[in-house]
Order: sequence, then C-alpha cells, then structure tokens
Amino acid sequence: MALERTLTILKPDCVRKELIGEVTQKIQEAGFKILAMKMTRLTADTAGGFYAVHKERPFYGELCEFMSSGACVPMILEKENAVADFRTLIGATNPEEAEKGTIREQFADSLGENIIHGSDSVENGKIEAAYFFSEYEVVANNS
Ligand code: 3AN
Repeated sequence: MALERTLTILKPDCVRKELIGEVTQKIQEAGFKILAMKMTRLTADTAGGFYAVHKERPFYGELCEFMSSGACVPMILEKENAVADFRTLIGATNPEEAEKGTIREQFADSLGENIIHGSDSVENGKIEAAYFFSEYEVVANNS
C-alpha cells in the first residue's frame, strides 16, 4: 500500500466542545503521523472557497457560516492508505449513520456539525493542504 497524505480539519464544534486533545489522540493511535497542524479561523469567504464544490447545494450557506463560526484545527496527516483509512476512522458524514466507535459516531451532533473533515482523494487532499499550509510548514515526521 502506498504512503499517502490527507487533510483533516477539527471543525469549530470540535474546538468548542474541547475535544481537540481527545480526537487528536484517536488519530495518532490509529497510526496517522501529523506533518502539519495549526489553529486558525476561516472567514465565510475562505470557508466558501474550501467547499466550492458544494456551491450549488442547499446547505452551502449554512456550511460556510458554521465553518467560519469559530476556530478550527487543520492538520496534514500521513499513513499508508491514509485517505480511505481516515474516512473509515471518522465514519459517515451523517453521525447517525456512522459506524460504532468512529469519531463522528462518538462526538458529532448532526450532519451539519459533524466534528471533523477528511479529504475524499489524494488529489483533493493536496489541494486542501495547500489551502492551509505553505511548504515550509510541512514537517517530515519519521519517528
Ligand atoms: P464529508 O465531509 O464526509 O466528505 P461532504 O464533502 O459530502 O462530506 O460534505 C461536506 C460537509 O458539508 C459535511 N462535512 C457536512 O458538514 C456538510 N453537509 C453535507 N451534507 C449536508 C446536508 N445534507 N446538510 C447539511 N450539511 C451537510
């Protein structure tokens, strides 16, 4: 299996619920190396750019408002098969449909506020990573 990178965001609900530590621990225990991490706050415009693929969807406005409602914590993660394995770890978009033990099943309240983002492909992961981090902020982590 190939070593891959994926982009996650601990969303504003994760930060507000003081779950940064607990969720990050689960990510690390699942074998993901953190190559970059920061706390930041999106504006409605930058959130809109990140989710541009959903521009025509009815929930787009609500999504941009929520994603810019407080601090969030983006991270670049690395692991073999990272994209698919991370989506398994976080569970289905709708927490009510998420497998038991997944991050969204354990911590998320609703489809709109579902704690965490995970890239859906290696290519999109690269685009998303570049949205938050410059090259010099990505640190090789071979430990
Ligand atoms: P995922 O984050 O699991 O890849 P996407 O890319 O389909 O899911 O959706 C992006 C984000 O948009 C989701 N994380 C969720 O917060 C929000 N979202 C998706 N579908 C809906 C919906 N029907 N109603 C409200 N929010 C939604």
